[in-house]
Amino acid sequence: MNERAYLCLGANLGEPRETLHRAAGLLEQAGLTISRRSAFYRTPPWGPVPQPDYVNQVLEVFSPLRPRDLLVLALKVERLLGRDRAREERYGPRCIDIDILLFGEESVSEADLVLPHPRLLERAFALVPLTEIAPDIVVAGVKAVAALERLDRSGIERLP
Ligand code: PH2
Ligand code: MG
Ligand code: MG
Repeated sequence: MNERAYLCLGANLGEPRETLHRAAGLLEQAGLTISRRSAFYRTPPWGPVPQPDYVNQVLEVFSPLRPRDLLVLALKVERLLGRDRAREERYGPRCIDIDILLFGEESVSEADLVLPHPRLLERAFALVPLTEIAPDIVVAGVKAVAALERLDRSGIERLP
């Protein structure tokens, strides 16, 4: 049974929109069905590292893969698109990032995989595209639109 999941794609090096588009294609080739895709958003960098703006997008997918295998796929697609995790800093710039935000109603708590994504409710760059395609979504008991109202969303711009 395919499970509905939400993925946040982000990039701020190279050609972000082109890379996000290619990432979606590679995820489909690997067997995911993309049922909704948000617009691309230009978003100010979140976190301690000064760096260029990001382009972010959220995909709603139906996944035949379990969360662990979906993570393995996300990391593989990142590598195929040129990401080298050995040569980057935490929260620093990157040519592609694919994060699992939600996987059905499931909670996972493992060293390298926590679901729902543990910082989702603090991140307008993920909640803006997520609520565009899933306005009623609830994250850990909190309505995503309500969480977003409390966050600073200045500088987030929907791209044409
Ligand atoms: N990803 C990060 C760090 N900061 N900021 C924005 N706006 N968008 C991101 O995707 C992002 C970030 C590390 O994964
Ligand atoms: Mg990531
Ligand atoms: Mg990330």
